[in-house]
Amino acid sequence: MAYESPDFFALDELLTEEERMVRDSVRDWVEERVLPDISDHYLAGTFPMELIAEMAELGLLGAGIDGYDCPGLGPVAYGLILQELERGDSGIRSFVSVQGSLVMWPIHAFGSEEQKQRWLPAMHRGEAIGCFGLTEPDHGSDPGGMETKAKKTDNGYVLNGAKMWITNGSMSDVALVWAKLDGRVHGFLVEKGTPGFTQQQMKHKYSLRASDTSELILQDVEVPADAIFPGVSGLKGPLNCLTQARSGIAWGAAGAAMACYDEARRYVAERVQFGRPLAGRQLVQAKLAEMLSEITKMQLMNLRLGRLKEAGKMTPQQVSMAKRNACWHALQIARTCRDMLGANGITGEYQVMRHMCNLESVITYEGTHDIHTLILGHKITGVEAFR
Ligand code: TGC
Ligand code: FAD
Repeated sequence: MAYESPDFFALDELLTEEERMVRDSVRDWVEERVLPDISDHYLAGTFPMELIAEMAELGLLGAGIDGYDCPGLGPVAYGLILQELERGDSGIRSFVSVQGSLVMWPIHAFGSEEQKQRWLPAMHRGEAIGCFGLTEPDHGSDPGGMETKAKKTDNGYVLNGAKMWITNGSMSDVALVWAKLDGRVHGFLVEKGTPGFTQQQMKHKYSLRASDTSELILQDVEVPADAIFPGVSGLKGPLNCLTQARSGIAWGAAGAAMACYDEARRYVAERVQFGRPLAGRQLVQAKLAEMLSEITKMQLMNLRLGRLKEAGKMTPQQVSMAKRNACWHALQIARTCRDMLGANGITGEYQVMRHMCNLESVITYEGTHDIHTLILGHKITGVEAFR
């Protein structure tokens, strides 16, 4: 039985022809190029580097950026790309999210013309890879407390500090490092090989194994005066980038949930216990009904979020709700599907356990479940409960 993408509310009809075409081409590519090898990469703890050029060829890197050789796709088409990529693996979607939403987007929004010319076309072609360094060993949910510092010198700036859990970190040609200059947060582009700059992969992960997660260490790193973003200062710089990326994660998590649901649906149709297929059991049907309902709600929320973004009306709090909801339910769905596959569910022959483990990271990064709860709580009550 081939993959049947759940679309219970016929949302396909609400997509444009271009959006459907983009989605279908990524779906086919994931089927042919990601799914056959991803389990081996996951077990080996390697990112499939061989896919970068193919993703670039498909136009997936910085697909939402307008100009600088990028295609300028709308938010729904971009979201559908991420949905399909995460149906393959969260690590593949993470790679594309970081490259497009967390590095290319801020260069486009806050960078100088020289920075845009230098990086955007090369990053779109996959010839340069970027990473986003916000989190530090002692400052995750509270990035405003960051200790990485920049100091003005005669020739530029000198950076000191450490960033942790950085996706694409060791493979990156350029790191967007957020650091405090005179107490205020600024973005700096730090190139691979700059003396004092170390990019070190983190090992022993049980989640997002097919993804490069690294530590960035900055010891008296001298960068030129034109390495700083001229267009933004303050925490709103990185938080604006996160609004972009979090909306994509809502789509991605839905894709992982769709993969798990479809695998479990097919499995119970064929798995016979007590003389007939599991699909005919009420308890199994209840699980399928519950999961399909949650997937449909995610899809509806994502599509509406995309249309609001298109119209310039999307708010960060709407993004928080969509990210929080999709990650939470995708994780519950992955756990349920793992159970429905019995012992087979723990093997690399099936996808559910890999998605389940990945989603433990997806629910944590880009703002944990509880941070998004507090963002919504703040919006609802007007009272901030972080501090
Ligand atoms: P707060 O005082 O609320 O805000 C500071 C300034 O930022 C503005 N702002 C936002 N702007 C745009 N989008 C948002 N979502 C924004 N949220 C706040 C705000 O208006 C203010 O502007 P201004 O002009 O007044 O200065 O800041 P706070 O220190 O109280 O923190 C708020 C909080 C906790 C919500 C925030 O720090 C937060 O979101 N924490 C979570 C950290 C996080 O998400 N880290 C993610 C790291 S990157 C990552 O995980 C990548 S994984 C990628 C992958 O592999 O796919
Ligand atoms: P903490 O902030 O220490 O939180 C621990 C727990 O405390 C959580 O449950 C949290 O919800 C809770 N908590 C925190 N504050 C409060 C509060 N005020 N009230 C109640 N509960 C609270 N970061 C980057 O900058 N770039 C990347 O590319 C990147 N990629 C990542 C990839 C992976 C695989 C992972 C796992 C993480 C990545 N991160 C990245 C880091 C990620 O954004 C952080 O892990 C996340 O923001 C949470 O920070 P923390 O891990 O320090 O947890």
